Amino acid sequence: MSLDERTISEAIVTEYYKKFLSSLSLDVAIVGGGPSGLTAAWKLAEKGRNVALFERKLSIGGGMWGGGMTWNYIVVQDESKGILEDAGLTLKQFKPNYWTVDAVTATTTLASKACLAGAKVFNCTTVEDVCLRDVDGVSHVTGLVINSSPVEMAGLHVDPLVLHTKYVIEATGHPTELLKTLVRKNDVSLNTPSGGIEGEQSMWAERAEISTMENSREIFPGVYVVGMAANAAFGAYRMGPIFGGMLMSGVKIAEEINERLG
Ligand code: 48F
Repeated sequence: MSLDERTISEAIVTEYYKKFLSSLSLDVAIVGGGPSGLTAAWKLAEKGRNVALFERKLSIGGGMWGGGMTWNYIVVQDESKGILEDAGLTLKQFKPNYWTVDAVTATTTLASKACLAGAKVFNCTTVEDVCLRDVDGVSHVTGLVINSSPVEMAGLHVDPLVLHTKYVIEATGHPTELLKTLVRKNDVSLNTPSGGIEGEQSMWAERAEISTMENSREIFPGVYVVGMAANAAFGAYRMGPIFGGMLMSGVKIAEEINERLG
């Protein structure tokens, strides 16, 4: 069987074009492909939502690949282990309430669940801004401004492209990048005590895991915050390589958005 290089190019361009066009009007746009963003993507796509995930890096998985300090195991607690089991993983009990799983296996499995459920992943794509519109007199985030990551890395002056979405999930982790851009560029207040980003506190795993769930919520009309970004936005602690809160936060927000979408 002969192979024509032009057909290979045509196949890629055609399929990417279709994926891109079908993402111009999304139900949910997720910014960041770490554990919280991936779990939300999986759970939303599973319900048939038009969901796309944008990740700056070439690989999705965020901070999950390297376990703790590159020693690539992660830990989850009793209440969250069911999420990984539903994904098909077998966990090993280390002590009561401490379950371990190989970080690479967990990351690839979560990524695979999101993709196979139908979430459209745009890797190597940086979200650089948002669209803000008045909806019934209230400022809402209604879209994302995206660019190719190599354009950002090379500092090239190239304009972005734009898509619209009913909801955005801010899942950029510690930097809370989307929220920072939102408050820096616009005269708006977040649903936080100061109206701005409170900034994360130092390590306290037990408290941080609880507050991740409390802080995962709508932080601005149209924008939900999940994972470590939720704790950073609301001034809570960090938790290190325990990942239950990340997974449960993604599930919680996917359920809330699913309900709102009806
Ligand atoms: O940091 P990250 O894994 O976020 P998470 O889901 O999980 C946090 C844990 O990994 C760990 C922890 C607790 O266990 O504290 O840190 O909250 O993934 C965030 C992803 O967002 C991408 C970034 O490359 C990373 O993969 N990202 C950040 N800013 C942007 C972005 C942006 N502007 N556009 C696209 N992707």
